[in-house]
Amino acid sequence: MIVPALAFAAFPAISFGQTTFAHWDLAYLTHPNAASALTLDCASSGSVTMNGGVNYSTAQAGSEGGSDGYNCFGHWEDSINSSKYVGFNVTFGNNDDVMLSEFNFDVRGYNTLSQNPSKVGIQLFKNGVSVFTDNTLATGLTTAWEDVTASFGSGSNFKSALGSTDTFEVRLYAYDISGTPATRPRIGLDNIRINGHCVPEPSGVGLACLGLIALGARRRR
Ligand SMILES: [Ca+2]
Repeated sequence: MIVPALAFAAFPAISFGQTTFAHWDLAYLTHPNAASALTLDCASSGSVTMNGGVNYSTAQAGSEGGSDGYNCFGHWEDSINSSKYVGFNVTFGNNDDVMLSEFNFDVRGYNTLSQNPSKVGIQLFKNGVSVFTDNTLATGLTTAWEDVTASFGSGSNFKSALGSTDTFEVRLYAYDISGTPATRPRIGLDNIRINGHCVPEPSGVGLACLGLIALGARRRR
């Protein structure tokens, strides 16, 4: 156990870049919770949940076609209804030491803007407890894609420590519908990402250092 401690002490200035813990690349006519839509890094599992009557669109008509494509999510209301959301869940196991930093996604309005939501907000839950809210992440949606990021703060609310299993859920709400709502007010979503920093296990750093030493030894020969 001494080697990893020395390894950290010898390289105190190492900073680890941002990791995408979960990336949902949604696809036309594919359920958002399909395994093919999700890529994980540092996290042990992830899932999409739809609550309060919100569902994804399989309709041929409308704006969600194209190559690869994305999903539309519908059945929104004029005001935020806290039980009506799309939830993006990611779980970190006992061996993951991570800090969430941001939630990033692509969003667009549906093709009939006047009868569909114009605003999007999110709420982050850690193990079922709300720790972050931003109700006006996107306002004035158009049919053009918008790349939206919510930056979290710092502190234990956004951390999953070694020895702790934690599930984070980002609940996304769409709302603010002008005029008579369409039958199924909807928005388009794609490339949903939960990002942050992942600290490698001490043993992993030790092995990496041994690898560098071995590489150096080879080069000296
Ligand atoms: Ca896609």
